[in-house]
Parts: sequence; structure tokens; C-alpha cells
Amino acid sequence: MKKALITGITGQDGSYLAEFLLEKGYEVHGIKRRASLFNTERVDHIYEDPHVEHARFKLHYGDLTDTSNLTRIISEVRPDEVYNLGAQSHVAVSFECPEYTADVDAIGTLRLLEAIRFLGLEKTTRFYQASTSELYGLVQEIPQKETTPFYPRSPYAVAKMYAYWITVNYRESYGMYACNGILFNHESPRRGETFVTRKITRGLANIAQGLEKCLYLGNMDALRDWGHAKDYVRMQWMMLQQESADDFVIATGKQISVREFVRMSAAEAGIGLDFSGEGVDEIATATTVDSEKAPGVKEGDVIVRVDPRYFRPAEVETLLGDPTKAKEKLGWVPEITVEEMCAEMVEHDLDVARRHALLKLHGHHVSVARE
Ligand code: NDP
Ligand code: GDR
Repeated sequence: MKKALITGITGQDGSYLAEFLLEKGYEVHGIKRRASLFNTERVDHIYEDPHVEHARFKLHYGDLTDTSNLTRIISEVRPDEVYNLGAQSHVAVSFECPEYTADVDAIGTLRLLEAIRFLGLEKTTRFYQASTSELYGLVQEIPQKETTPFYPRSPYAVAKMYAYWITVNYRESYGMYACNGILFNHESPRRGETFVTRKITRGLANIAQGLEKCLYLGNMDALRDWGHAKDYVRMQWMMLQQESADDFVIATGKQISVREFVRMSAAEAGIGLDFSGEGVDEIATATTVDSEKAPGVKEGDVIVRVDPRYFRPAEVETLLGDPTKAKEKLGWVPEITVEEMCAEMVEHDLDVARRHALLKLHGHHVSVARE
């Protein structure tokens, strides 16, 4: 039985990848951080009681900032494949916590690679690094492919650039099977609530159900190439099954703006929108309302506004990937469109919002925390 170790298993991608690998028959080990509350919600459905014999899903406490811990876990597990998905993954937060982001996202990757080498596993353990389209930042070429020069625009992207090159370096220096997946944005109902797509689907669902009045966003002109996380984790595994290690861009090859994603999500929630004003004065007003789906909204309500606190010190305005290499060399093509993904996310968040509205009706406190 093959063994995989996933850092970031409690995150969006980690949870889908764990499901995928369990289905493939792997024994799956994951690193979770100690938190004051349970933080395994995304993997609770695949959790196996460690007391049960032959459990194939195992969690280890750990942290990418802790070298001895990482070395001990790798030495105990001796994984065939390591997927390094753990990261401080929020671009805006990386401007607030640049040093921590560098420690986890850049040096954390080095710690893992060194642990593999130190334990003499460099010829047997395959390594996947979660690289990112943020490396392209201020884009030098449209669309972006594996040969497009990098120009990172945030502490997050700069840290990920170190991680990208140290992965290449360990491949070239020690003959390790180590790959970078340069993944463009990918989302799902399990996406963290403060990334823009989920913030939009969750915010609009809450507004539709009368739990919130208005959604505040930053730069609505930003263009992104959005895919579905399920399609992208399949590719992470495929990259480690080749004869030799290589780096691949993973994207859909289509882009839309944040504004268009708002419009699409609102339509799914039964709300037609009209956008007016410019820059910080831009607003979106409800022009048509399906009162069954969105009982909390009336025609004429302003339900989206701009709040400059969500602008970033340096912005990545446009990203559009060219996944030709992945298609030609690996036969990978994304199966889920952005429209299907948006519909799935809105449906999920409407379902949650309906339950919260019912709880509120019966006098319970309901949190609509956002950032
Ligand atoms: P998430 O933010 O959903 O998950 C990040 C994971 O990393 C969580 O499990 C988190 O734990 C864990 N983590 C954070 N800090 C540490 C630390 N110090 N030590 C150990 N683990 C830590 O990210 P995604 O699942 O969306 O992304 C997975 C990876 O892919 C990340 O590296 C991200 O940067 C990268 N990426 C993501 C893209 C996307 O569009 N989703 C695109 C390109 C790259 P906890 O649950 O406790 O917070
Ligand atoms: P990104 O994702 O920075 O591309 O990084 P995010 O969803 O945070 O932002 C996408 C774009 O939307 C604009 N935006 C807002 N973003 C957030 N979070 N909140 C807002 O209110 C808002 N309003 C507008 C942003 O300015 C940006 O242009 C994600 C992460 O998953 C990274 O880990 C990953 O590497 C990249 O995708 C590829």
C-alpha cells in the first residue's frame, strides 16, 4: 500500500486530495496544527478512529515552522509521496504577517526537503510543491505558461517563489523526484471564507436569507482564471506518477472579473444586479428578485459596495493560465466549469444560510463573521 503525507490536510485542497488518495487505496497521513478549537471540519467525514486496526487515515500534530517535528513525522511515516500544501495562503494577510508567511511558505518547504534528504529518502520519496499563479504577479506575458518570467507582488508570492526554486534546486542537486504545480485559483464549497469567491457566495447567500444587508469588496476589476479544487487535486497526484519530475501550469485557460463572479453568484441566488458608480463609489443594486430564493432582498436594495480596506498594497490585476503542457504531457483537462462551480458554491451557502435563518427565527445567535 502506498503512503502519502499531506501538509495542509485540513485545508481546502488537502481535504479533497486526502479523499482522492484514499479512493486510490493509499494510506494517508496528514499534518494538523494544534488549535484551541477543532480544526478538522473539512476532513471529519473521512476521519478514522486511530484505535481501529488498519486505519488508513492518520493525523499527526505538527507545524511547518518546526524542523524536528517534520523530520520525526517523515522518519516515522516514510512516505512514498509528500504533498506540501500547507501554507499561510492568504495574499492580503501576507502583507500583515510577512515574516511568518516567509517562515511557513518558503522555509517550511526547505525544512521538508531537507528532512527527506537528511533521512536518506531523496531517491524514494516523491515531492509535490503547491506553487501558484501569484508567482506571475505583474504579468509579463498573456496567457501565462511554464516559461513565463515571474514577478511576484506580495510577501506570499515572494515566499512561494523561494519554495518554487528550492524545489527545482533539490531536483537538480540531489536527483529528487520533486515537482511544482503552478496552480491558478481554484475554489469549491470548502474554500476558506475570506477568499473572494467564497466571500461572495457566502455573503450573497446570507443577504438572500436576510442575515446580512450588504457585501463589502475590494478591487472588483481583478481578473482571475478560476477552476474547481477537485479537478486540481487530481492533477497534483498525476504529477507524481510520471517517469520523471517536471513542473506544470494548471489552469482552465479562461478568466472573468470579480464583478462578473458577483453577478453570476447573485443570479444563482435569485437576484438580478445592476452595477453603477466607479472605483470606491461602485455599488450593485438589486433590479429583480426571486422572492422564494431571496426573501431577504427587495428590488432597489444596494447589496454590494466597495470598501478600500480590501485593496492590497500591490495588486495582481490579471491572471490567465495556459494549461497546454498539462494537457499534452499528462492528458489533464479540467472537467468543471466556473459556472458549475459557482452554482455549487451558492447552493451550498444558501443551504447553510437557510438553516441559520431558521435558527435566528427561533432566537438563537447566528454568527456572520467576515473579513
Ligand atoms: P488553505 O488555506 O485552505 O489551507 C492551508 C493549509 O495549510 C491548512 O490546512 C492550514 O492549517 C495549513 N497551515 C497553515 N499554516 C501552517 C503551518 N504553519 N504549519 C502547517 N500547516 C499550516 O489553502 P488551499 O487548500 O486553498 O491551498 C493549498 C496550497 O496550495 C497552499 O499552499 C496554497 O498557497 C496553494 N495554492 C492554492 C491555490 C488556490 O487557489 N486554492 C492556488 C495556488 C496555490 P489550518 O487548517 O490549521 O489553518
Ligand atoms: P488570490 O485570491 O489573492 O488570487 O489568492 P483572493 O480570492 O483572495 O483574491 C482574488 C482577487 O479578488 C480581489 N478581491 C478580493 N479578495 C478578497 N480576498 N477579499 C475581497 O473582499 C476582495 N475584493 C476583491 C483581490 O484583490 C484579488 O485580486 C488565491 C490564494 O488561494 C493563494 O493561496 C493562491 O496562490 C492564489 O489564489 C492563486
